[in-house]
Amino acid sequence: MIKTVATTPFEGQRPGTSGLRKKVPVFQTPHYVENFVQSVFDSLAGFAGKTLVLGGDGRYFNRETVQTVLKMAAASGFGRVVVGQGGILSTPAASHVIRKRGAFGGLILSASHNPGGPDGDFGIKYNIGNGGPAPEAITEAIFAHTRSIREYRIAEAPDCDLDRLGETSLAGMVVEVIDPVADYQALMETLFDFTAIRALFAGGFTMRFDAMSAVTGPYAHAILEGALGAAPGTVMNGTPLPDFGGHHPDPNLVHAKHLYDLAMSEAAPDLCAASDGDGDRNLIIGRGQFVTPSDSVAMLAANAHLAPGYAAGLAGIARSMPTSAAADRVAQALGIASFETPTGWKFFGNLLDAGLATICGEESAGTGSNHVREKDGLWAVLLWLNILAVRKQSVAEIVREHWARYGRNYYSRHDYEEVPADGANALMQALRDGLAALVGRHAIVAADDFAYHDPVDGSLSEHQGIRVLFGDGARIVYRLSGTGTAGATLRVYLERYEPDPSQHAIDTQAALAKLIVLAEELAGIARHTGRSAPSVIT
Ligand code: G16
Repeated sequence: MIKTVATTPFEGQRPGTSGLRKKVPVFQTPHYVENFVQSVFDSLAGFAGKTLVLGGDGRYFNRETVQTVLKMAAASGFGRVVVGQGGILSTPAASHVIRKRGAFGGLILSASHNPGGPDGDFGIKYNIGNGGPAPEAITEAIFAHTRSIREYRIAEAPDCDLDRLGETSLAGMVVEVIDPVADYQALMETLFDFTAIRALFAGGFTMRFDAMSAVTGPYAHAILEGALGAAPGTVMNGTPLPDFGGHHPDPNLVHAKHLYDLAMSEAAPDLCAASDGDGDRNLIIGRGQFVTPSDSVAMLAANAHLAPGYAAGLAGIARSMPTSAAADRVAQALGIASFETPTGWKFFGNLLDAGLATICGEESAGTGSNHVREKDGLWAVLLWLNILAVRKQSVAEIVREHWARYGRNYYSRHDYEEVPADGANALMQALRDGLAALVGRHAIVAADDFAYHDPVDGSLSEHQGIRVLFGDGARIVYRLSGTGTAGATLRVYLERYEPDPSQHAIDTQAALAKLIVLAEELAGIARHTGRSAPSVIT
């Protein structure tokens, strides 16, 4: 029944910012998935007879990989695998199911906001029993196993029926197919005032939510149009497709430009929102008012007490280092702690588990709280809706009042995607080598290579991005992305603080113009990458 298959290691199976992400044809190489999954199991101990949660964002190769993982989990001794119907589970829903079931851990099949389809991207991520992405100690152990693997074990059994709810047996292991939405929806109902949001919609509030033909479609249909009574048609692109309809499921101003254009038009609804491939990112645009992800974290934190789940207040707010300091100002005003972590949701896990932080967020369109251990796109949309329902103001009014009270952190990220890796690495190294010499020039007061000491487990994570800090609170941050699958992606993060409300209506790129010029001058971006302009500006 259980077959042992001889194999040899593959190069490059090191999990990145969020799991292993590669092109689909790479994952389709014989033994590639099996090697990685076996390496995950070999890095873990004590799961015999326990539960594994399994699901993905429905992208191309999802179903095949679910079948492979099921057979390998059975061969490795798991007692039960809880899998979303059709192999579907959004990332935050998977995190919740892991926690609710007290599962040993989970495997999430997704390359998040990266494109899907036969030539697109695929990914596998292991989450631990707290529901969050595996910390670096585990991902490094997985990587070590991928380099020495000699064999894997797999049950010889027919494929499971992923579409029929209920339990079946696979080589002695229980396979339980669950409704991917039900548990998640029930959790949302405990956090938010659904009655108030229902009344908001009943009163004529209009909204468009773009699920981008990705995983949030079924969740958004059930919660927004179903439980909350939003008008039919509120949810766009609500059917998950293996290639996301040929679109790039990244809810940013480039790939969701149609939503931005709608929000800025005469016909704008009160709220436009979107989520990404696996449902953990969010985009928020009010009528005529885009909310940057960094601002959204700050505004959600400042108003979270208006939702029942957060009425008791927040323990602390955590943001990733490149995320703007807007959230820090809210924490200061609330008299609670703020934390600055490296990029990667996994770094929030310890803070949330230890009760040090309640709300976390990132500039990369991720916001979440202690309700799960992943960022959560629909959660952010629902918290905005709850706030709008209570404050009875528009998004634009809430944004303007927030800036008037706390000041505005002008913020933008310039991405240079898929540049030659050698040039990108040389750029980062040159910056690193020149850090000390930067201080004192151009009003730079500090420059470093960010390192994080986890206050809970004491672990140290180094080389998490170059920070150039100016006396007036402005910053330039340089980092290489850890989620790309081709070449390197240079991210340049720009931020300037403006306390004066009479200066809060400047175009963001204009407000940051001097920093943009300086970012090129300090790093020699064109020289190192061959690019004279970013490919994406958010
Ligand atoms: C992942 C991580 C996030 C991170 C983002 C971008 O998000 O979970 O913490 O901010 O990647 O990372 P990078 O700048 O290294 O590309 P997702 O939505 O892709 O899972």
